[in-house]
Amino acid sequence: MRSSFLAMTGLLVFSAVALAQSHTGIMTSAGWAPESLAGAKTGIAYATVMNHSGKTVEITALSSPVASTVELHDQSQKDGVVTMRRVEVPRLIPGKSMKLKPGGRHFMLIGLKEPLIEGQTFPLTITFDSGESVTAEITVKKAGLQPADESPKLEHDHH
Ligand SMILES: [Cu+2]
Repeated sequence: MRSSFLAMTGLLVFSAVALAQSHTGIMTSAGWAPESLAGAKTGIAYATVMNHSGKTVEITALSSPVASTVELHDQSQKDGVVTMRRVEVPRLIPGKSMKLKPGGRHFMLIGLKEPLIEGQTFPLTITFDSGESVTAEITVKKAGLQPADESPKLEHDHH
């Protein structure tokens, strides 16, 4: 009990210093990405984006220097088949968080320019229709450490 409380406290302190915030209240946590597989041209990244502004905002652009294209995807699983689809108009409702996590919504890094290697960090910038943007710092984690529900064998049906 005590050790898990301490672990949680450490995590909270860590995320508090790692938050990036735009001037009108859209924030993003620091994020993470699993190591990319050898020769892989796509990668995945996760972060939590919070809308503390008073209005709904729409994500209009995603970018990162590690990939030629970044998209927001939803993942679902039915009858053992994993499906991913691009979120066409991602909206963030005021007061809500959009939590990206394995097995669910994620940033898709398409056209990786270099392999994602454990310990490396890279920025991922989210731009909104209001013109503002926030940048999440993404840390690459060892592929074996990712939660069990995230299959590294997952293939994407990208062009
Ligand atoms: Cu995807």
